[in-house]
Parts: sequence; structure tokens; C-alpha cells
Amino acid sequence: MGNKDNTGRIAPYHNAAGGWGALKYVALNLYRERVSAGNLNTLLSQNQPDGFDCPGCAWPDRAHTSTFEFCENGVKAVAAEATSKRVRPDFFARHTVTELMAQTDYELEQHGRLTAPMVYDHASDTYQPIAWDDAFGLIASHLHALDDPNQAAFYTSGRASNEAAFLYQLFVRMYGTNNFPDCSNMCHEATSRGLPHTVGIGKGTVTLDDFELADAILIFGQNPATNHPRMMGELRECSRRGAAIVSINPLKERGLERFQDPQSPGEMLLNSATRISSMFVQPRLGGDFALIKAVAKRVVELDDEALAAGRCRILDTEFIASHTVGFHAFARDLRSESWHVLLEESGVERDQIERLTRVYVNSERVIACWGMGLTQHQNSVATIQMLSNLMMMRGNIGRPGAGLCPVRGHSNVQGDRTVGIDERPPAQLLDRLEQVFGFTPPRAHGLDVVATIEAMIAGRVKVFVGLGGNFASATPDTPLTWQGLRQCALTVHVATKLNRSHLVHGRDALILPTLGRTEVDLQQGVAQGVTVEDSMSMVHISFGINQPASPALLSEVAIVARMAHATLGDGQVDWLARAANYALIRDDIEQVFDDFHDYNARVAKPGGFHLKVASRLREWVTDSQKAQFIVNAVNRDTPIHRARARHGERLLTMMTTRSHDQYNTTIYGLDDRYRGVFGLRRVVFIHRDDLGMLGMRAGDRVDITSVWDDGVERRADGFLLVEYDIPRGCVAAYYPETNPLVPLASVAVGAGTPTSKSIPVLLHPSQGDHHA
Ligand SMILES: Nc1nc2c(c(=O)[nH]1)N[C@H]1C(S)=C(S)[C@@H](COP(=O)(O)OP(=O)(O)OC[C@H]3O[C@@H](n4cnc5c(=O)[nH]c(N)nc54)[C@H](O)[C@@H]3O)O[C@H]1N2
Ligand SMILES: Nc1nc2c(c(=O)[nH]1)N[C@H]1C(S)=C(S)[C@@H](COP(=O)(O)OP(=O)(O)OC[C@H]3O[C@@H](n4cnc5c(=O)[nH]c(N)nc54)[C@H](O)[C@@H]3O)O[C@H]1N2
Ligand SMILES: [Mo]
Repeated sequence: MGNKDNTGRIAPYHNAAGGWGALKYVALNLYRERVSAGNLNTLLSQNQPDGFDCPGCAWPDRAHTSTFEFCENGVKAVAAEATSKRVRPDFFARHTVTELMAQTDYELEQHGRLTAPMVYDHASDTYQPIAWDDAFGLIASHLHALDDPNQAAFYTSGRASNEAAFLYQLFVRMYGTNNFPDCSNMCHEATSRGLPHTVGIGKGTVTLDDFELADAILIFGQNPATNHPRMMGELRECSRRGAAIVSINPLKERGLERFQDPQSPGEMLLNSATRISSMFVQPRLGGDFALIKAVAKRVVELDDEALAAGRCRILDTEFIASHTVGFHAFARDLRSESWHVLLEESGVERDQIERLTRVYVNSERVIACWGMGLTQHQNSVATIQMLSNLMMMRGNIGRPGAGLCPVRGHSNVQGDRTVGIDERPPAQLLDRLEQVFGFTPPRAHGLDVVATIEAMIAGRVKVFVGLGGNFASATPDTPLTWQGLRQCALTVHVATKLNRSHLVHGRDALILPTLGRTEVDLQQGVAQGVTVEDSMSMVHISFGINQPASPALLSEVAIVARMAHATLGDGQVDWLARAANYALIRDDIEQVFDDFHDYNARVAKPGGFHLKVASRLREWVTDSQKAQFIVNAVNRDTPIHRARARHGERLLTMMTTRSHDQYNTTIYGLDDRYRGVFGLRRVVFIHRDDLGMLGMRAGDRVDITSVWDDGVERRADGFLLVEYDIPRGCVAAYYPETNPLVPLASVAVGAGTPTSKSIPVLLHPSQGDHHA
């Protein structure tokens, strides 16, 4: 992945997030992508009632019913799709795959939109054009040649629409497997697996309206100024009306301090800004479980005191009595928990815990938001359940202005799971598929992302199909993953842009270019809309408006339908009829999922509709029919603890995170404005005293190795040290460059998520010359 970016500049950022800086970068991106005048209009149709859903993030928007909402990183996502640059067959003729492998992810992205289906040719080491029918024929022949359908795996990235995802899961289950590795396995899986045990549903319980009523908003492990910029507008309003906003994050994210709203003429002209966080708590990486447990312990103690003094109770005793089970065991566990352990493991001082507890108990209505900072650790499931416990103690679930708010990433990652992309499908879903479509779906659970890679390496998975995404770069343990992909008999990628996964290929390989969400999707002369579900369970329809990047592109729905048709024929399902009219797929979805009743009629209304979330209504779909308090102990024997016992304080915990100029593995530019990094990506953020401890200085270059017990050397070389406000013992760097350091076997208990925010690492003075 090259080290060509090590020539940048480090300059701390002192302004508010957003503001003129955001506008400047928007202009820069539109220029870089050479977005044509016609396509510029696209930006005004983003998230409009009759426009398209922003392919950026899953944060909901009021604009689907009202006015244009401006978002710097939304513009970048749209510009990346609306670019006038093209990768045509002659580009592939001019560059061998080996040559392209030498380019960075940034360079690959810059070539523009894919225009024609391509097949890999061994003799020339190039991709060559192939007719669509021949491409589908090749897929079908590979799938037919397998001894067992479980030798194929079907990946989904969270941009796929409900229609594409539903058809895909139907095809794959009819073919005979539940192997659905999914980007969410690396993302909010701990939320989706953890919450059902406590509140019954693995989704958030709030809507945007709740933000107008909340007295406090706790933001755990999330960087909205970069990853969900539209959330900043909401936080700005909350802050202005006096709500407390607490950021719980090891990194002192500048973007969470102050925000200048590019949509507020007043703020822009006066160059003023709104303070966002009223309090900043910096736990050590992975310390949130202990921190939340400590706050819960204080809540019980304060309630004991209130009870003894005859004051108003701190616990919501009514909610606990009528809606929950397990409180007594939970409270007993909290009372016996050691303060020493909680302080040491959280890395947070006692008086900070006290202040955080006071904010929590003094607020009538609290919303807890969280992102990847909670989900990508070994103890993620337990952490999210502890947060749910804490919220339940004061009845902060299923009440106006209060609730759980997991903030999802990809714009339709939540919808994809809703409509059946699930390697562990509930029996109820399979029963319904069986009834409606008259086939026997496979019952055995399938492979998630990490298990798919393991199975490829072991030769048990031989065909890989990716509906979007960039599997080779997004996944952990890069050299091992690449070995697995290269051992495959066939790799297929449905994509809009060239990426690493197309170059790290199987014996046979296909690149199938597709329409983006911003583009008109005409089927038999009729424009088709696709539906998506945002992070707050709002479902709405999206219509593209730009001309397709190439006349040869097929929609994702069409690609899935024709792949299914070529493989299974049309005996049971008329695939091609569905590709010709997506409303038929929505009718199918309605038949399988009761909550989608009157689907076509309800998405036709501006703003769409809210999918029922039972926990929001205080209906608990758990075994006990109640919300369940869950006891979990602090784990003091994690890989990090064991590595530290071996290496002492030189052992650091590393998080991998996003810069301001990237969308996951897509690198738009080389700046991370709010963190003060310009023109480079290979950096490690580190505490000043850790620099001293290591005998190093800011500006030194280091090589990084990770510590794991399987004898494999994992390394990433040539990183610049940047002094930063981050707890001692913790460091941060960008993904995907650091993915070679994440051991494949290091996953969240109960969710299988790679622990990409707690990697045990050692830093070494750099050996090589990493300048280009
Ligand atoms: N522009 C842009 N938008 C995006 C994306 C993008 O790449 N670019 N990606 C999309 C996707 S798929 C997702 S999932 C989301 C990701 O959005 P986020 O959830 O914001 O993901 P990250 O950037 O990985 O950073 C998470 C934050 O968690 C903090 N953190 C790390 N470890 C810990 C910890 O142990 N405890 C706590 N409390 N905090 C911690 C980091 O300092 C960082 O501020 O954004 C989506 N939106
Ligand atoms: N170390 C580390 N690893 C991580 C993370 C981390 O924080 N740290 N985060 C994880 C998370 S949260 C996630 S969600 C995953 C992301 O994993 P993925 O979803 O697999 O990766 P992306 O980079 O979002 O995929 C980008 C590619 O999608 C294709 N694409 C874009 N738009 C479309 C479209 O409309 N249709 C189709 N078919 N293709 C399209 C383009 O070709 C582009 O190159 O990465 C995970 N990996
Ligand atoms: Mo994600």
C-alpha cells in the first residue's frame, strides 16, 4: 500500500469544526473530482423528498421532509460518485494488475468511476472486457461446480439498498447457504448482538425529535464532526438550549469542542461558533466498560443515600419494578465491585466519575450515543449491555427525550440487516421465507467476516462475491486475508470504483460496475427508486438524478437478479420481472416482514415511515418479556493485559480510526484537518510522556509491530509520531493502513468484530527509508 504520503505537515487546529474550513474543502473536492456543472445540481437534491439519500452516513435527516442540509463529508461522498473521471477498458489494457498493486488506495480511488464489466486474464495479468451475460455465466458455472453451497461466501457492504439486499439474501439462501459476511460484522455487530439480550431489539430507541427534549447527551466513542457531520447541527441546537453534552473519548477530538454551522449566516459572518461538549471524559482505550460500571455503582450508592435520608429516589423504581428483571443481582454485583479495579481499568479519576454521574442523575432525560469506540473491542458486547443497564436504572429507555442511540455507519447498513443480511438468521425469518417462496432455506448458521477469511485460508470457501465494499482493505490481518482471497477459485466485486479488492483476486475474477445512488436507475423506461433505513429506523425512498457514469452500468438489483437467474433459473422466482420493477421486491419484503405492511404506499409519502422498534414502545421482546439487567464482570485477563505483563509499559494499546478525508477505505485526500495533520496518513498519535518513556520525539519515524501469541509477525512500517492529547499507554493511527496489525483471531466476544480499537503494539525506531 506504499508509503508515499510521508511528506506532510503537522499543525494543531484551533478553530471550531465546520465553518469556512468546511466550505473550502467542499470547493477543493468538487475541483479535484472535476464534477461537471450538471452534476453539481445533485448536491441540492441530496436528502430532499424527491431526491436521493446521501450515500455518506446513516444519520437521519429532517431534510427528507424539509430543506437542504449541508454536510462537508456528504458532499465529498456525492462528489466521489459524481466525478467526471472514468476507468475505461483501455485503462485496464494499459496497466497490469501487478502495476496497479503498487499504487496507494488514494491513487486507485482517483482514477474515477468504473464503466464496463471486466474479467481477469492470467496471460496478460490484466482485466479485459466481458459481456454481462458471460460474466453471469461464469459465476453460475463456478457456483454449480462447488461440492457444497457453503463453499461460497456473499459479502454485503452497507450501501446496498433494501431491494438489492433482500433479493441477494433470497438468491443466496435458495442457492443454499447462510454465508453472509457483512460490513456490519466489523462495525455495529456488538450493538446488534448485545442489545437483544437487554432490551430485545438490536436497534436504537430514539428519533431526531428526542434530541429536542433531551437534558443530557452522552457521546461514547464517536467522532461526529468527521463521520456524521449532520449530527453536529443537532448537537448545536441541544447545546444552545442548555442540554449537557458529554464526550467520552480517549482522544480529545477538536471537532467535539466547538462547531460553526455553515448553514448559520450569523455564525459564518461573525466567525463565531457554538460550544458542543460541556464535559470531556478521557477513558483509556477499552476502558468504557469499567467507566460505565463505575457510574452505575455511584447511581446505586446515591440512591442508597437518598433512601436513607428520605429524599427523592435516584433510581426509577417504578420502571425497574414494572419493566425489568434482574435488578437485584445487578445491584448486588455493583455494590461488591472494587473501586480500585474500576478506576484502574477505566483510567478515569474518581472526581471525573463523580461529575459524570452527577450529569447523569441530574438530567431528567438522557440520550446515550455510541460509535466504533465502543464496538471494536474484545469486551464490546458487555460494554453496550452495561450502557443499557445504566440507562435502564433511571428509566431512560422508551420515554420522550431519552434513549439508546447507536450511530450506524454506512447509509443502509441497518436496513440490510433488517431485510435479511444475517449469517445467524432467526428461525422466524427462515420460516417466512419458506412459506412465501416455497423452498427449504438452509438452517445452519453461516460465516461472518472473520470466519469467512479463516475458511478461505483453510480452503473451505472458494467463491467470494462482494456486493459493494472493499473486503481486502477493510478486514483485519491484511497478509492473511489476501492469502485467503488469492486462494479462491473466483472473486467477484460489484463496485462503483476501483479498489484494492479488485487487485487481490482469485484464480478467476470479475469486476461488475454498478450505478451509484445518485444516478437515474431506468428499468424498461421507468425510473426506479430504492429504499433505505437510517440509524433511527426511518425508511424512505431514494431516486437518483444524475446520468449514469456509463451506459454499460447495471443497477445492483439488476446484477443480483441476473446472477440469480443465471444460477437458479426462474422456476421458483421470476428474478427478471423483479429487476424490471422494484415495487415487486417491496411487495416481497412486505410479505416476509410484518412491519413493512403497505410498504409501497408508505414510502411514497415524503419522509417515508418509521419502522416499529418495540423497545421504544417499552415492549420487550426478550425471553422474559421484560428488559433485562445483565451482570458482567471486569475482564482483567485480556490480550492487552497479557501483552503488558510480558512487555511492561512499552506495550501500548492502539486504536485505528478515520481521518477527516476518507470514507472507510476510500481515501479522498491526505488531510485530517481537526487533528492538525496535513498531507500524510502514516502517523501515530501519542502522549508526550510516552514519547519520553520510549526515548523518542515527535517527528520521529517508527515501525509498529503487534503482540499476539501465534508466532506470526505483524507489522506496519514508517509512521510519524505526533504528540497528542490522548491517555498514556494509548496510541491512535488511521485505518486501513494499520489493518495488517489486527490479528484475525482477536475479536469481540459474542460479536466476532475485529478488535481494531484495541491492538497491543510495540513501537520501534524506523528501520527503512520510507520516503517515496
Ligand atoms: N466522512 C466519513 N463518514 C463516515 C465514515 C467515514 O469513513 N468517513 N465511515 C462510516 C462508517 S462505516 C462508520 S461505522 C462511522 C464511524 O464513525 P465513528 O464511530 O466516529 O468511527 P471512528 O472514526 O472509527 O472513531 C470513533 C471514535 O471513537 C474514539 N475511540 C476509540 N477507541 C475508543 C474507546 O476505547 N473508548 C471510547 N470512548 N472512544 C474510543 C476515537 O477517538 C474516535 O473519536 O462513520 C460513517 N461515516
Ligand atoms: N482497522 C479498522 N478496520 C475497520 C474499521 C476500523 O475502524 N478500523 N472499520 C470497519 C467498519 S465500521 C466498516 S463499516 C468496514 C467498511 O468496509 P466496506 O464497506 O467493505 O468498505 P468501504 O471502504 O466502505 O467500501 C468502499 C468501496 O465500495 C464501493 N462502492 C461505493 N459505493 C457503492 C455503491 O453504491 N454500490 C456498490 N456496489 N459499491 C459501492 C466502491 O467500489 C468503494 O471502493 O471497515 C471496517 N474495518
Ligand atoms: Mo461501519
